[in-house]
Amino acid sequence: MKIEGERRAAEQGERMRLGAGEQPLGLFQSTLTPPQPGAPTSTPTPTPPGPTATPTPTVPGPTSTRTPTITVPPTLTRTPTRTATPTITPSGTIHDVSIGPGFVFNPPTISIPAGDTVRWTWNGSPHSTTSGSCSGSVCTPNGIWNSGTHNAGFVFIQNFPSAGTFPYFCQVHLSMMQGTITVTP
Ligand SMILES: [Cu+2]
Repeated sequence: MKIEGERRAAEQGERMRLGAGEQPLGLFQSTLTPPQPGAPTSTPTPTPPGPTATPTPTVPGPTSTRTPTITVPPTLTRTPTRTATPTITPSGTIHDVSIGPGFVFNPPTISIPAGDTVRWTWNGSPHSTTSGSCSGSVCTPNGIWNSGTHNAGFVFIQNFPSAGTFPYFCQVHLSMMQGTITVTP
């Protein structure tokens, strides 16, 4: 019993050690308050998933209810202003040459004064009067004139303002059909 007595004495001694007027410093009390059972534990509020972005469907635009405002222009009634006039106006005296019948220029050779005009008239088909010369069976146009190939009834005129000798041929029949215009000053 000695130990028990000492312990008790020690406890009492401790108390006894406080002198009169002395206040105990106070009970050391743990201020750590243990979490009491049942206390609301801070439960992390789960962040609710944000509102899922529901894509707004692109609404097709209003169908165009536009009435066409295009007024059809009146059809242009075109008055032909151009008459098929020959590019070369005859001057001086007109000298006629017949193309055909057959494969001939008739007359094949004529002589005219400078400034006069030759008028070919188609009396056969198809033929042309084309300036140029033939060497053997090869004919070469020289570009002074070319009526193009035409049929009976066509007329072509060519003015000759300057003196010279102007051979020509038919571009269809070549050396078979040749002629010469001699222009005198
Ligand atoms: Cu011919």
